[in-house]
Amino acid sequence: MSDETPVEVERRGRVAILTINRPDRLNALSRATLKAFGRIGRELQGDASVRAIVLTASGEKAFCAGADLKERQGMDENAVRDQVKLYRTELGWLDASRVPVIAALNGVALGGGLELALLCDLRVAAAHAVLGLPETGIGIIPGAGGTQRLPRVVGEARAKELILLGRRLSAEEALAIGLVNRVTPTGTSVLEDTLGWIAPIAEGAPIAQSAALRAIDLSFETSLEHGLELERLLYDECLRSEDRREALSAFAAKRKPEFQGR
Ligand code: CO8
Repeated sequence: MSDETPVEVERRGRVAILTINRPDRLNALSRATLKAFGRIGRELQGDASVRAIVLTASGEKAFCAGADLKERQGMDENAVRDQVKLYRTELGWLDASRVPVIAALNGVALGGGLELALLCDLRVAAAHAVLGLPETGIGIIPGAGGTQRLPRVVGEARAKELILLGRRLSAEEALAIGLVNRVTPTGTSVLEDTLGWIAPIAEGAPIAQSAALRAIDLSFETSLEHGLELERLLYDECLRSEDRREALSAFAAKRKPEFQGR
């Protein structure tokens, strides 16, 4: 286990890969891990060369088994409250990111581990991954956004089923209800599969992608009328971009567009 660098960052072209590196604790989220996420987020948000972020973890067993329950054993109620605040302050940037964030679930994603995946825009799961929110079984509720984000992704009834029954889903079951977007074929690395799958994002037009993310995210918080107006404004942002002109020139010249994010 590496508690000095609980989250490692690697660049692969335009993609930043974040790897939780605590396989001995099934990549559980300790205080140091949450703080590391916050630091990395502040660095990445100012880096215009990053076009997508992939979030994964070390080993084949677990993406993340949730809160670090061993660390939590020594905590009183106030310490737990402080820790829960960190979920928002240190992880919130994943949800608000201007570039798409994709979770590559290399194994179990339980409790806070699934909540971490729900902060991402897209989810790819290894065939052996298991997903669930078992919190009510240990006397709490999901405290890192799970009660809010899960119903937005899978609908109210499925969310209540998963949270109240503490049901653990296989990757295929998660795919069937839209909790993950894709299941990686057995024998293939989920990270490599994800990087291949998101190539259109890494090569795509960043202003348009960011506008699409904002429009879709805000659609859950507004009336249709207001949402359509917002869409018009965001469309206009794209219309004024050099990237749009580049796409038209590339089409005419029968070449691939080179988007600069301007
Ligand atoms: N925290 C710390 N250590 C853990 C955790 C955890 N959450 N889960 C597993 N480990 C450790 C085990 O203690 C064990 O260590 P050791 O060998 O030293 O005893 C090692 O990882 C391997 O685990 P197992 O032997 O249990 O492995 P199995 O393959 O038998 O089982 C399971 C894997 C099914 C994942 C099992 O470990 C398990 O059920 N773990 C607990 C999962 C859980 O209930 N998670 C939810 C926690 S509650 C929560 O996350 C609240 C939300 C907090 C928000 C977080 C921020 C986004």
